[in-house]
Order: sequence, then C-alpha cells, then structure tokens
Amino acid sequence: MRNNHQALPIGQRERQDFPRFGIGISPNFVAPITDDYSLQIAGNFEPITLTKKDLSQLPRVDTISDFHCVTTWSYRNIHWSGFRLKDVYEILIKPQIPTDMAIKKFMFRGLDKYKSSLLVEDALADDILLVDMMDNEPLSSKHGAPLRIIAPAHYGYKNVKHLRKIDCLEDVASTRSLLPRMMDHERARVEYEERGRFIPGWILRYLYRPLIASGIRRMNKSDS
Ligand SMILES: Nc1nc2c(c(=O)[nH]1)N[C@H]1C(S)=C(S)[C@@H](COP(=O)(O)O)O[C@H]1N2
Ligand SMILES: [Mo]
Repeated sequence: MRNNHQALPIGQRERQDFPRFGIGISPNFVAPITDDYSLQIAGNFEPITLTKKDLSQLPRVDTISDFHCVTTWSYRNIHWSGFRLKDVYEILIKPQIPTDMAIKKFMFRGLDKYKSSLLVEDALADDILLVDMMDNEPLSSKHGAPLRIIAPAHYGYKNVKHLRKIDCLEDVASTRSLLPRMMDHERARVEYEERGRFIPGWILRYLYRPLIASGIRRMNKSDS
C-alpha cells in the first residue's frame, strides 16, 4: 500500500530523510530507555493510568502513511504500528469516566514538556494512532519513544512524541498553546492547508520554508 505515486498535499515537498524536528522546546531531550511505559489520563474524574499491558489488550493496527511538517517538508511511506486512539478511548478510558461527561478536546503532553491538542471529532478518526513501533523497530528516541501520536491527516505538530499524559477537556477553549496562537490551528488539516490561524496557509508556506534547515540543526545538536 505504498503511496509514492500520489501527489503530495498542496505546498509540501518530499524529503529523502526523516529528520528529528521540533519547535526547539527541549532540543537535547533523550527518551528514557525502557521496555515499559505508562500513560496518564486526566480530567474531571479519578486519574487513570494505562500500562503497556492495558494497551496490549487492544487490536494492533499497522499502517503506512506520509508525514507532513507544517514547514512544508514531507517524508513518505512510514510504517507505523500501534493502537487506534479511538480504541484506547472507547475501550480503556470511557468505561472509567462518568457517562454524562462530554469530552470535547484532548491535550497530548510529552515527557519533554511539548504539548499539542486535537478536537475529539478529529482525534477519534480511524487513522489516528498511538504508536510504539516505526518501520518494524521499537520507536527510537529521535522519533518519539516510547509512545507517540500519529495523525497523518494533520500537520506534524499535532503528532506528539514521548507521550506521557492525555488531558480530557470538556471545554474547547480551556487550554493555552505552546506555540503562538497564530501558529497553532485547532485542526491543522493538511488537506485544507490549515497551517495556522489568521494567515492563509499558502502564505505561511513561504514564511516557514526558510526555517527548515535551522529547525533540523537545532534539534540535532546533540547528535554525532
Ligand atoms: N514531544 C514532542 N513532540 C513533537 C515535537 C516536539 O518537539 N516534542 N515536535 C513536533 C513537530 S513540529 C514535528 S514536525 C514532529 C516531528 O517528528 P519527528 O521528529 O519524528 O520528525 O513532531 C512533533 N511532535
Ligand atoms: Mo513540524
């Protein structure tokens, strides 16, 4: 199911390598090497801890998808393996929270202090995964060990690495973003070029492109 032959989304250009990339919040962060992990689920309810064993009860899902950073680089055909966020929510979380509680948004938080949110209607789509493997190997520190979000229809900044905690929010407006508001679109759908707010995506394309090289350099200082 390789999709080499399909055109890339508007404004994107293919890269031949998959760089470690980020907004530079913790450029020297190295994920703890462990075969075990747990994930905290928080909200207006008793906190829930999901262990590796809890997740392993869910059906394993394998997909091949392209990855699109908002700064316009794309890397194609990555094999991800993990669990549908929808299954995590429906099977492991929902039964443990009050039935009348309407969750509208998730805030995903990384071990490196990075965070990014998705509306529930986007986050529960079939292609949104919580992955622990990439290209048949356990997730590397570079690409988000031990667990990361993969949301192929949304720009890279929604694909939170080193996932530590998910906040379940009842109010869409209740959180502050790490990025300046204009850089953090509520949905960030690649198909509609929702790169940011206020400024159209096709303009941001040209503003972001010159930042790719320095972004890669900043995030890879501790390498080699
Ligand atoms: N925890 C965490 N997740 C993150 C980031 C980060 O700095 N920390 N950067 C985001 C951005 S902007 C992009 S493009 C992708 C990059 O993923 P990669 O490093 O696997 O290429 O991760 C996203 N998720
Ligand atoms: Mo990005």
